[in-house]
Amino acid sequence: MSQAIEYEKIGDVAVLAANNPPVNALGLEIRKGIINGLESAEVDGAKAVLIYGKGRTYFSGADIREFGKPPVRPFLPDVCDRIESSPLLVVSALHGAALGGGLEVALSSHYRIAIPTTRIGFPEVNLGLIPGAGGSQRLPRISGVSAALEIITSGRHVLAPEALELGILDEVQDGDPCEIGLSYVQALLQRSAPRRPISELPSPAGIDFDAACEAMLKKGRGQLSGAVAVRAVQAACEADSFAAGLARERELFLELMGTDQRKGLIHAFFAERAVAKLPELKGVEPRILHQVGVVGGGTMGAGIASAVLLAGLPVVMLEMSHEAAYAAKNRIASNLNGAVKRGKLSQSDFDEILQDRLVLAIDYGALSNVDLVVEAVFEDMEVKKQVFSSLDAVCKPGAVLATNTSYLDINEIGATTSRPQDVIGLHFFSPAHVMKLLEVVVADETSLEVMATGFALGRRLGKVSVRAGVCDGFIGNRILNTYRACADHMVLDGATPYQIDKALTDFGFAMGPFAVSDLAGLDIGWAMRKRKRAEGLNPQARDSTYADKLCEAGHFGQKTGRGYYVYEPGKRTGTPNPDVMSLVEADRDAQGIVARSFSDEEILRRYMASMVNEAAKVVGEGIASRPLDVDVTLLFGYGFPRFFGGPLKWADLQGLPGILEDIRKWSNEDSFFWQPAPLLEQLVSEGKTFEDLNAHN
Ligand code: T1G
Repeated sequence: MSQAIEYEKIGDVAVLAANNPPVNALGLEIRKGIINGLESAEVDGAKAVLIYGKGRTYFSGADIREFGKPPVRPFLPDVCDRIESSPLLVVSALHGAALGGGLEVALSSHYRIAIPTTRIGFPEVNLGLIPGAGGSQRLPRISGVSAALEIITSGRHVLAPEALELGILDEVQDGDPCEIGLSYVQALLQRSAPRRPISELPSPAGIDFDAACEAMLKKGRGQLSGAVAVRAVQAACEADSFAAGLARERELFLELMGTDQRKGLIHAFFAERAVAKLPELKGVEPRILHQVGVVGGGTMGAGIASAVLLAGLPVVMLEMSHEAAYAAKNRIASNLNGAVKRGKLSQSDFDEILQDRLVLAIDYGALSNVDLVVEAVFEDMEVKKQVFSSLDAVCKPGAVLATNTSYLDINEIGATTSRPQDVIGLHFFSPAHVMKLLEVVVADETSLEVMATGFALGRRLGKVSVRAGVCDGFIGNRILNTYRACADHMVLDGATPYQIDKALTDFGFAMGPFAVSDLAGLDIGWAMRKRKRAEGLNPQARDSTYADKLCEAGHFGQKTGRGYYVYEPGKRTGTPNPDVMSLVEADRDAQGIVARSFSDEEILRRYMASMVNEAAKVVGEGIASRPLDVDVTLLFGYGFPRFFGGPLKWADLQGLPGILEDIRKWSNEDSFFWQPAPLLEQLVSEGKTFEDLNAHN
């Protein structure tokens, strides 16, 4: 069996090569291998030790899969102390992503060299943690408190040139990590370079840590890790010794390790990767994608075209007229301009895209050679059917015919073509070139190859793709409609939109549901309510008119300057609209409702229970493959606070029996809205969790 750390003595240098694909995570065998390697080097009479990673990267951190399990010695802090205290000169040669514990191992070495494409960083805060092996004590000593705080609390990746400037790296040189490492060690030995234990450097000067902690708590909207990281860095400045600082770091680290936020964030990390791994796609080859067509150049169509163009694929944009086609091109240019301003696109690439990679067309024939086409025309079934019959007539055999519809029945759309097996839903979220979520909606006839092609396009566009089944709203919007209705019911019964919004921002959402409606446009909800009423509302379903009255007065939210909130020109946050509550009171009167008060706690329980209950139905009906697919959808498309891991991870952490008990209690007041999801009842009766279902798939 190959060793996790391979040992070889080359001249005076003992080389420790990590061989633990895919990311050289610092699991138990690696940790033991480093210590054994150091002992061998010291026995073998080596003068120096070189540590580097084989494969794609230097150590990319502790093995996250070990978290939550009983820790096994040697612990990483002990490995780092052993490296730093070695009597030999220890050098690390970095490449790929030297992150978390990986960077801590590098900082315990006496010198660090890296190739130019190397990224370093402390992403622990994104896992609900802080560096737990001396990173919060060593980094401030070499790069200063402010730079260290920014790197540790942001979790961002720092590129090699910046890391060199900050003193984190000593050398940046192109080449093979082992080779540049060996030549660097030789150079150090020739000039009798001394060992340089960072722990022996003086404590850095402090800052106002209380203010920094307060600011981090506010910025994290309730996430703890950033604020706790401030306290760990504070220990680097104020503890009596390096050892005391390490002890304080360890104490804070272990406290965070025990939190639900750590469980939620690590669930999110693995779910984001698992969501694209579907058993039915195993061994299924996606079709080749060389050119994409987009039908409809409005906000969504232009956004989708922008995303495809930014991913390096050519696009044929079909509109109904030259004017509409040019208007679409201008929208795309504006989107790409944003990418240039954000430094994501060079000006020359911008020019090349608009001159060569984007082709405008007003005739369907221009789509005859595309490998995949996405329609993003008006959300009307008859219009979609016309588009698909035209596509069916002109697109080459094997072309994937995709619709961006957010709720229409894709089975019905596919049935209008001769090739329903090539029809799929690709539900982008606005702005389509920015939002990461993509719902890949699989109709009854959609072939596995076409589904795999939808996921391949998502990967190419840098999206987080989730498989969804066909229903009204697929996964995200269906669940949104339910918890949004719950909020409306609470307003009718006595709460205010503003109290509900605050309860949800206190919970961790960036915005509450009513502020979100103002942002998206109140006319969207209005159209949906009118559609559902036209389709025939269930007589048991509660309805409300106060929002309609707001729309009838032309108030659609931010885009008209007034909705639930009033927006000063150019401002994105508003103040409560004084006209709203009179509309609510009129609605209550008309329905004979006597308003009652709601506590913030009850608002949150009801709102979250409605979300969990609908999500359980979505999983139970197979619209979502697993609970993790719902979690990823709500995290990446609906602003669910990531430190809870998603609504179903949150439900597991709260305890499913309590949630079901609430739902059963509230079903006495409204048996239609609060129908317990069969899957939720089943899990509770079996004493299981949603996580148990994730593990099974
Ligand atoms: N532990 C275990 N598995 C990991 C892992 C890790 N640290 N990092 C990645 N994987 C798995 C991942 O689940 C996937 O598995 C495969 O490797 C490829 O990953 C004490 C406490 C390094 C930038 O947070 O950011 O150190 O799906 O698809 O896009 O202070 O992985 O193939 O089965 O993401 O090329 C700190 C997390 C840990 C880094 C590469 N380190 N990883 O991205 O590949 S905490 C991190 C990443 C810590 C110490 C603290 C990325 C990457 P599978 P991938 P990628």
